[in-house]
Amino acid sequence: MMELWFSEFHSTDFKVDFRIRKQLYGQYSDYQHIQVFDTYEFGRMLVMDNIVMLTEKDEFIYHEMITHVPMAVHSNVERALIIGGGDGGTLRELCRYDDLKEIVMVEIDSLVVKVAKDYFPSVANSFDDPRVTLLFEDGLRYVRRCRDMFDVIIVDSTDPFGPGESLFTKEFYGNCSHALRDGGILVNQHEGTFYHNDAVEASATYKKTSPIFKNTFVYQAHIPVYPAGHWLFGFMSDRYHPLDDFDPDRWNARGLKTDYYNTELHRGAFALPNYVYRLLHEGVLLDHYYRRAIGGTVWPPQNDTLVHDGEVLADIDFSEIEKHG
Ligand code: AG3
Repeated sequence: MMELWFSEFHSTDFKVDFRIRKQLYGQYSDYQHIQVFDTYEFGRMLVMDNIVMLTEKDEFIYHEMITHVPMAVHSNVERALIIGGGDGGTLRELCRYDDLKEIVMVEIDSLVVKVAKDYFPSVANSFDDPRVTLLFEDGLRYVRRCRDMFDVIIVDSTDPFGPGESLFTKEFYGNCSHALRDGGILVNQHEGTFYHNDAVEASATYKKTSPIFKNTFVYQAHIPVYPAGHWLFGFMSDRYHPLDDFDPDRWNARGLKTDYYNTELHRGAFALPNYVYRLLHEGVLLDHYYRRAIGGTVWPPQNDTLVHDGEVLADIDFSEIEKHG
């Protein structure tokens, strides 16, 4: 019998394959191509524009880490905003906090919410919570008109291509900082660091956010279906430090049962591998010291200047990199 596989390219020269039992859904919305597959290994899988957004088997890792880290640091969250997150996973985790009074969710694509409700009932299970206001709108336009409104903002976006692109701009982060109440926390999905294109985006995102907030940190999680199984989240706040202001006893006293997040792991997640640290602080990509031959030429070229959106991220000094080994 013919086998069915779905491939996602993690770089031009590397892909992962999921063996598929069946395609359950496929439709173009006004914004993107949305597909749902029933996979053998990961259960149901949501794919947008050929990029895996979530699977039933590992979505808990992403949604717990994007939600519980800021919620465990802020001492009194009353109002929260989710930008994106149409599948409902982040909303599900936020709704577990009884003291939250109001949650606004701004998702550009109503079809994502519909598909999530139809195919991922264990993820999209909190849209009926009375504290939730769901708006179908562009997140950038929404935050432009918000002032001092939210204690926590979570940006649960796609990659910075297509509909998610505006959620990776300086203008958006600046507007989020105004939309936060005094001392609020902004968390975003911050891309990966291993493959070239993801790493350039992660580096650019850090470079854009760090001048805006007093504290800008990055933390990591092991997410099997995302490129290299390793993904970053950004933590930004003018008041809160993710570790110094973190009170594990307070969070543990809530008695929330989680499958990935715990207060020990919270501390560990902010300890970054050296190559990730170098990427964020010096703009040096792993590809810069693992130079390889592509099509007969060495890539990337010597004296590489890392440019993103016309802005120089780093002028690489290869003699220094060689020294690091
Ligand atoms: N948001 C997408 C994370 C980026 C995945 N990127 C990739 N596979 N190249 C996830 C939405 C879950 N609520």
